Amino acid sequence: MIDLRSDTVTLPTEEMRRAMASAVVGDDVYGEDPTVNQLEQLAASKMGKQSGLFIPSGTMGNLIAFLTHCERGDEAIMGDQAHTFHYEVGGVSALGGIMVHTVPNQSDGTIKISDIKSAIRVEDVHFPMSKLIALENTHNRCGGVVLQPDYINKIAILAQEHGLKTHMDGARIFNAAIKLKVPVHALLVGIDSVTFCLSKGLGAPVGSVLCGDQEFIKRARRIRKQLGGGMRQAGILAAAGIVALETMVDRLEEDHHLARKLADNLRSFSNINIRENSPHTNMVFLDLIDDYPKSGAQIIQELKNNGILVGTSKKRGFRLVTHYGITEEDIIKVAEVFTTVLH
Ligand code: TLP
Repeated sequence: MIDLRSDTVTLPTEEMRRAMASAVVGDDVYGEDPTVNQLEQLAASKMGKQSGLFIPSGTMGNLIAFLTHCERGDEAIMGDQAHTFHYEVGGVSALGGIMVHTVPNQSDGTIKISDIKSAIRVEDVHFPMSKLIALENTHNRCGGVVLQPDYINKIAILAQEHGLKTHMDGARIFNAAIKLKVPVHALLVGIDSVTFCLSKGLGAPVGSVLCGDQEFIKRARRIRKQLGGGMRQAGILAAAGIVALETMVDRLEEDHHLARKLADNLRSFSNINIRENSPHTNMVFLDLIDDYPKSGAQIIQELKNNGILVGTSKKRGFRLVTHYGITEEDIIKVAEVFTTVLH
């Protein structure tokens, strides 16, 4: 199978498996797992933050960040296409009693500063308190688009001026850094917290890291425990995360290259439209044209019958994600299969 559903399907490398087998471990709830501690320090230094916290998933990382920044009844402002709004099972509301205040995402993944300004509540006995602004980079539902450092910093300054905190869902922030050719910390200047994932394009089997200042991470550690996310000999997993950070970041450029190639190969098909400017990083979004008779589900099944898995995006749209399990030959094969299926 050529699996283009997501970069979450990547398998650990041989080097990761070796590091996992020989990892020195301890009980991380006591803070005694040296490999987890090493990963957390490495991650924090890459993000330009004081401390890190190893978390089982990106979803839990975002949830812990929200629960740490906000009290019950507080409000968090985010884009209406945010992963946290669409795909995290409403956790911030269900478990944190946090009000989500969505404002429109622009097609480039940004939220207009004027929209954020009008969403920030004034002090009034009737209103919830605005506490947090959340951004996403790269932005998944907007097409894997990249937020620019200048924009991010403007949001950070706006938040500081209004006494709000900022959180970055940086599940794929290394893809953004590679695309922009900047160190990842340049995308987090003034941002209070960031979650990034080890288990997507970076290929580790499990885990994300939440980073922020020391005081924030101390409180976040308690909330991770409260959610049942305190892990014991987690160094087995963290060892793969260290290898991911040390060996898998620069190669993300190859995923971006393959995504461009994939889109170029599919651009000539008259029955589909590649979404505007796609791809930005490692995601290609495409839609069936309106009068094409087959359904999205039918296309997905026929691609599957021919050895290709793709994700859905809207009713008649698809998301194809490149990652290190995909080769140049696979990209050629995908175009061949699309020719057969999309007749
Ligand atoms: N996204 C998954 C699905 O949930 C849609 C994917 O295949 O892309 N933030 C962003 C921006 C994400 O794309 C994801 C995963 C997460 C957070 C959550 O990460 P995990 O899956 O580790 O909980």
